[in-house]
Amino acid sequence: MSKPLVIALSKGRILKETLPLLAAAGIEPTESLSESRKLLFDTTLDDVKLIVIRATDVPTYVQLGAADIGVAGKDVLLENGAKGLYEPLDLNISRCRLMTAGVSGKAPGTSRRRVATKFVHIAKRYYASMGIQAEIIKLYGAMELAPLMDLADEIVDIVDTGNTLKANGMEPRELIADISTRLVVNKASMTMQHQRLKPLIKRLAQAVEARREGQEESA
Ligand code: PRT
Ligand code: MG
Repeated sequence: MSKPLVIALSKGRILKETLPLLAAAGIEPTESLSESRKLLFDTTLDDVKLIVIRATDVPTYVQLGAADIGVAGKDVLLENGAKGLYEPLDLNISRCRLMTAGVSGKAPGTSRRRVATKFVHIAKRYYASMGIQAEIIKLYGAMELAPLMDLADEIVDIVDTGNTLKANGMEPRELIADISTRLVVNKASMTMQHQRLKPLIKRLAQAVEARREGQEESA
């Protein structure tokens, strides 16, 4: 048998929304992902395997060809640079916004801005494009705390409902990008495995469309 196709999934909140789309496209893990400590899973299709990894590692696996396909947030792809990847499909799940935010009612000063974020590349590009001098401070989590503790004047973070910002006395400021989860494909795989990938991407696109129609009906 030929080498199996490997799909790299982001663990965490994206995973829960990805699995129903994969199932609708005919790909289901043969055992429960959440109840297992395994990281590599067989599926109902003999020639498709799943790996479940940190979201930030997904572009790396796909770029280097250790996975043929990946599922990752656009935020992760923008931060990574996503060189050597095709992005053929917007899965339209885990939608959110990448924004700047600061302490409510406290306008940013005119001097060099201190910005705390885990998205350092995105933040550097954004402030440079706006012509704002910024000192980027890398954090790994709880960005909302940084302005409260006067570690930073502003943060760059993901906003969905805005409740997390509000609960910490902060408000959203500028929109950097609308974010959703994307399907990415290794460039060599897209050429070499085209016969297998094309129908799979098509079934996923149909699953995305069916989900969208279902949401419109229930709205
Ligand atoms: O845990 P780990 O460090 O591995 O990664 P992670 O925490 O980034 O992963 P996870 O499971 O949270 O999933 C992150 C991915 O989901 C992101 O890459 C986005 O593409 C997508 N996503 C969608 C979100 C949100 N919505 C979201 N609301 N990721 C994070 N949040 C967090 C945000 O960081 C903030 O703390 O939720 C908070 C804001 O939510 P609201 O509703 O209070 O505004
Ligand atoms: Mg998390």
